[in-house]
Amino acid sequence: VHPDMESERRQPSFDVERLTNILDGGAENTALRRKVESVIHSDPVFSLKDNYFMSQNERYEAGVKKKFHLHMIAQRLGWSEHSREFRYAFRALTGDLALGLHHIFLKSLQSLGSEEQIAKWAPLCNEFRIIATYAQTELGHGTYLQGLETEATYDADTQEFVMHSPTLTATKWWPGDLGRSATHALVLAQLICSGARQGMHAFIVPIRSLQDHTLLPGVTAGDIGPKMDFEYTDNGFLQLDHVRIPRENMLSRFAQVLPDGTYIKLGTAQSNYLSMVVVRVSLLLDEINPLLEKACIIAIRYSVIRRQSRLRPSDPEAKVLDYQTQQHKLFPQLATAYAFHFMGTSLQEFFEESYSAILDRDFSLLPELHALSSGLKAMVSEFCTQGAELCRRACGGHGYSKLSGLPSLVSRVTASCTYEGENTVLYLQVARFLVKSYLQAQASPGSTSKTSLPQSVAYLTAPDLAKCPARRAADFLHPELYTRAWAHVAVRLIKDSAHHLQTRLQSGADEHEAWNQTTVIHLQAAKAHCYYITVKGFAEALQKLDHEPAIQQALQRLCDLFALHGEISLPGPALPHPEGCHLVNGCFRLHRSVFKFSTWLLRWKCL
Ligand code: FAD
Ligand code: HXD
Repeated sequence: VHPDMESERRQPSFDVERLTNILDGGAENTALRRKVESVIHSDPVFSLKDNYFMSQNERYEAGVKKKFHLHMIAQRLGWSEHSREFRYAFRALTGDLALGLHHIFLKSLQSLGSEEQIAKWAPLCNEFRIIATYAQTELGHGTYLQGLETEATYDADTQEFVMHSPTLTATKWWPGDLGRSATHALVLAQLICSGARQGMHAFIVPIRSLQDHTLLPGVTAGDIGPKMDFEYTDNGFLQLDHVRIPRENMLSRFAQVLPDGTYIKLGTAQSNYLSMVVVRVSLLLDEINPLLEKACIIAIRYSVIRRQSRLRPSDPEAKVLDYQTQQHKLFPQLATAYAFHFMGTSLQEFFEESYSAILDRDFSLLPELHALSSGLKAMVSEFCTQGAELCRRACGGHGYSKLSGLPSLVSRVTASCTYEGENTVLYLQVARFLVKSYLQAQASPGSTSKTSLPQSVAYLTAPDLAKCPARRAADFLHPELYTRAWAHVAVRLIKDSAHHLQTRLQSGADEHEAWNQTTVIHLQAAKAHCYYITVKGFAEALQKLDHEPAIQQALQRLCDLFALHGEISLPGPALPHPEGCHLVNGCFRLHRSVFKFSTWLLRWKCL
């Protein structure tokens, strides 16, 4: 170990192993993770040595090889598909594996398929007797799913669906594993039965022969070509020319087509979007935040061993981490990665609570789960992308070399702002949920409204949020206070956005035009809401660490930094603020950093 690294690690203020156990969810998980990591890192097939010297084709072939090698190891060691071991292996490999969409297919099958369909297809998937993908996006439409053009027309005479791409823009475009690997695609298409259009449904369509892997009749497919990253995945295109599939291949947990063509709806209009909710929650924890975590580790370690310039002319060259500006770049990113870790854990708990009810067709929690998973996916991917790029730049010239690992972390995390729902679009869906909740709270003020509002927006009815109880700058270093401050910011923005919308409506704009004219402020409201949820999640996780006071204290510094560093600009003139309330010198070094109190704090009424 480098002596500078060693000196930084000497005498930590807390037990590092115990913090590791907390992050892993228990000492036994830490032990398991390390065991899995040693299996992965000691295996030459998983070596990253040549990674950045390979062509796109070589990366893809290496990605497939690693995938099957991992599968064989898993079989030998008894790791099941949903096991922790698998998650740890995926993480240790930085996800540099092909056939990721195969698992997204499986998750979609498990959320949209009937029990019989799951029993039929899941084993085929698990044993890789088929390779599957999730084909939703088309050349013409990604966001607007009602605009998808691929058709699934039911033919009652043969009890088959006729899958067809009627236009060039109906070509499926982007699905991972589709270009070269997949034998089956879960195709999202407009269902037409008995002459009526019933909206988007999911169909399992065989596309390549299981004997010789050639494309089946009526199928045109291939690779979409070079991309910013994801070279190990064959993102592809697909056109279907009147391809026939049996009636049983429509996933039917939430809707069925009877043999005579009668359509039976068992869910809501949104039920077929459930698989996206499931995938968003899992990617947030297993794919997106880990990319920022890794970028932080690389950049902070580098800043400890990199010496450049002198703090004083007589001193030896300083570690770049000793420069305040370097801390100002890196520590907020570290705080963000921790914040998302703890928020992710509470999102996972809410997900588990609501998902089984939704599968049993109780949809009462679906709107809230949709809003939370959309907003938090947008926030996590946006912050992780900005944060990873900051980490990259904090490593100077070496950060531009692919060998630092940072360029590929950045280009990979950037994709998460687009896939599984483009971020702006996701935030705007959260905004609709917020406006609806706000109007609901207004319509029934008093004690009952609080209980009927979904729990994540119950704060819309909290009393006296506008009064800031802080008297001194140091008062801001209390989770209760800044959680309240964020609630205030969010409520104020939500209220503003709802009022802007209503003003437009009252002045005669139609509802769609009024919505579009106010979306910039709706976006701000949604962002503030997500920030509040994250701060609250982090602060609540800290409360549970009373038995570990040293760790609790260290993490609270990160929580303080995350909460007080956040920047959301509020509309309207700044309110007067007392001396000293806008800047606090925190002690954090990880203890020396400057808290940047953002504009919103200046505008919070301090008594
Ligand atoms: P658009 O919707 O055209 O977005 C373009 C711009 O328009 C954005 O700025 C957006 O904010 C704006 N915009 C669009 N609609 C609105 C609106 N209503 N209000 C305000 N602004 C709006 N798809 C699959 O089906 N399967 C896959 O496996 C898959 N993998 C992918 C992997 C990667 C690496 C990437 C990058 C994409 C993948 N996709 C996949 C596609 C992805 O899901 C879509 O790209 C995504 O949903 C965005 O849709 P779009 O590309 O049509 O963007
Ligand atoms: C890891 C895969 C298992 C990482 C990225 C996968 C991209 C997912 C895209 C997808 O689920 C569908 C979509 O519509 O964007």
